[in-house]
Order: sequence, then C-alpha cells, then structure tokens
Amino acid sequence: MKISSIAIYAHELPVHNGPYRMSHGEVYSLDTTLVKITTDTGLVGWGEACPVGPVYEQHHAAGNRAALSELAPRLIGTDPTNMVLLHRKMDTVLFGHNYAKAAIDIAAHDIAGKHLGVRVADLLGGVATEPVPSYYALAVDEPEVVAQRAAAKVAEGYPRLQLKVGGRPVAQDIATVRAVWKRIGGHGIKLAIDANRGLNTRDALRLSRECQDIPFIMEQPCHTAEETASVRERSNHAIYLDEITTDLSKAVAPVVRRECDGLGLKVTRLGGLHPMSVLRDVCEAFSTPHTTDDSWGGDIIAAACTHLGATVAPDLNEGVWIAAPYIDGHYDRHGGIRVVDGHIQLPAGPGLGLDIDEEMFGEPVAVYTA
Ligand code: 0XW
Ligand code: MG
Repeated sequence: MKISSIAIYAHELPVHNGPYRMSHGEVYSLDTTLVKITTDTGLVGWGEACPVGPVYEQHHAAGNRAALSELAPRLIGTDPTNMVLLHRKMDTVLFGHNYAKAAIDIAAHDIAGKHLGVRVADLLGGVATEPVPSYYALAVDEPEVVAQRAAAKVAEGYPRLQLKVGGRPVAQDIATVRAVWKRIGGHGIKLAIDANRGLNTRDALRLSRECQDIPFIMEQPCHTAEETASVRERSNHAIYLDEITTDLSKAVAPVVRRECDGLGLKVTRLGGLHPMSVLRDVCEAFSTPHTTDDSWGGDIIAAACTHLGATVAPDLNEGVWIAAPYIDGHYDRHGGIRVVDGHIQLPAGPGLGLDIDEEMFGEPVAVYTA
C-alpha cells in the first residue's frame, strides 16, 4: 500500500462561551489543521493538530501547515501502515516539528486500522479501560466562579479536575484552590493544579505551602526544568511535567531519572501515537501516572487521544482531556467524540472509528500528489 495523496485543510474552532484563559493568556477561537491521506488502494485516513494559540508551547497554526508543506510531498509513495519507516522517513525530511508529524501519524493509524479491520486502540496494544476516564480543565477565573464550575463537573461524573492558575497574583490562585477544595474535597476527586509554566519558584512554593493540606498534584508550575526541579525538592506536592517534554527523549529522560512524579502528555508534541505508545510503556515500566491528551482540536485528535487513553494501565491513567466540552459541533456525521458522565466512549468502527463530513472544512489549502 502506498500514500497517493495528502490534502491539508484549515478549520476554525471557536471557543464555546469563550475565552479559555490560562496563565499566559486567553483564546477565543483556535485554528486547527486537518490532514487527509489517501492510498493507492483507496483507503482514506484523517489526522489533526491544533495548537491552543501560539504561546502555550512552541507550536502555531501557520507553522504546522508550513511544516506539512515540507513533509507531505516527500511522503507520497510511502507505506502508511509501516509506522517505524514512516517516522524514520519523516525525520530524514524534517527535523522536529512533531505536531505536523503527529497529524500524519494519526492519519496513518486511521488507515492501518481500516486496512486490518481493527480499532486504533487495538493497533496500540489493546483496550484496558472502556469508557475512558476524562478530566475537565477549569480556566482561570474568580474563586467562587471556579468553585461553582468544579462542583458542577464533579456532579457530571468527572473523576479528575485540572485547575488553571498563574498570570495573576498568587494569592488569587491560593484563594481559588481553597474555594474549589472546599466544594469538592472529600469526594474522591483527583485534582491537578496547572500553571502552564506561569509561576516562579517563589510563588509555586507559596501555593504549595499554603495549600499543603490539599492533596493535589502540581503540573508544569514553572517555565524551565531547573525551576521545576527546585520546586519539587522543596514541595510536598507531586510534580507532573507537561510543556517542557518537547519530544520523546525529553519525556522519557525525566521518567527514567525519577525527575518527575507524572506527566501531562500531548500526542502532537511527541510526534503522534507511535512515539506516545512508547512513552506509555516507559511510564508503565516506571509506575508513572500520565494523561493522554492534546492541546486542542476536534473529533480527530479527540479520537486519537481516546484510543491511546483506552490502552493505558488503569492505575496510571490520569485521563484523556478533549476540547469537545469547549467547542460547538463535531466533524463526525454520527455524533463524534464526546464526554458523557466524565468518561469517553471509544468509537466502535475500524481505525479512528469516525465518519468525517469533510465538506465542513471547505476546500483544502494544499494538496500533494505523485
Ligand atoms: C488542559 N490541556 C490538556 C488542554 C489545554 O489546551 C492545555 C492542556 C494542559 O494540560 O495544559
Ligand atoms: Mg498542562
């Protein structure tokens, strides 16, 4: 089987009841990139990568499509079902730019699953948990507003919440954390405090010390590995890494060296489902909990994260975050990927299990053929 064409689409994803605010700013609409791969046997696979704005990590929408313009023409004729050779080929064509490679990788997994008649989760080793646990990310807002939202999400059935902090005086973050815990504490809900690199060590330590009675994990509190390590040495709260794990090696190393207690993983930052499944297995070998999600996007990236999340060891599974609760509409003609009672049902069909209504994307911004 060979890739015969690759089409690239750009599509706007407005934030439902926006903005979505994190430490480094707020977003009202996101620009996602869809990749459609067609093979010489007529199979079609879909991939997606959607940065959550140009500041969350070193990704941006136009850069994604520019990277794909380097990659796509040189992948024509490649076998999309051979993941190791596909990734080696991509790495000989373009250094880095993992989010573009991830969109290709996800489309290739969709094709491979359809070719074999199995779900992507089965390609990735098999389903351990279904439905798949999700978690809800509470954007930065006033303490009581966030506490109210937190209580509502717990009532919906979410087993875990992520509370965004940073970008304001840390006293406001502390007040928010305490208000949320006052509402949801004691109900067995897991809590992550995520600063998205936005705290200095002084404020991260103050937040930890003034909330040391609250059993949360701190996700990527500071901008650098050195600052984060410094907080971890002096804090009673476990530290998860996220944004600084900018490729597979930079995610594996802190796990093996025991420089973190968990990870907030992003499929596109690591280059796709193939490298992510490697990291899943390294985390299992070192009993390291992790999420399986991405920065933003619609049904395609949501399905990819959910398929992988279904294979994670249940005791290490910190859940799959998807953007569906924050955006309107789905790509899939039959309902798409959604969170119900805090969990995500894995699609039944082969590959990603989606039936994409591609007319909604308009004309492709680029098409590459032999
Ligand atoms: C909560 N997320 C998975 C989605 C947002 O885009 C950021 C990310 C995180 O963990 O920081
Ligand atoms: Mg995070």
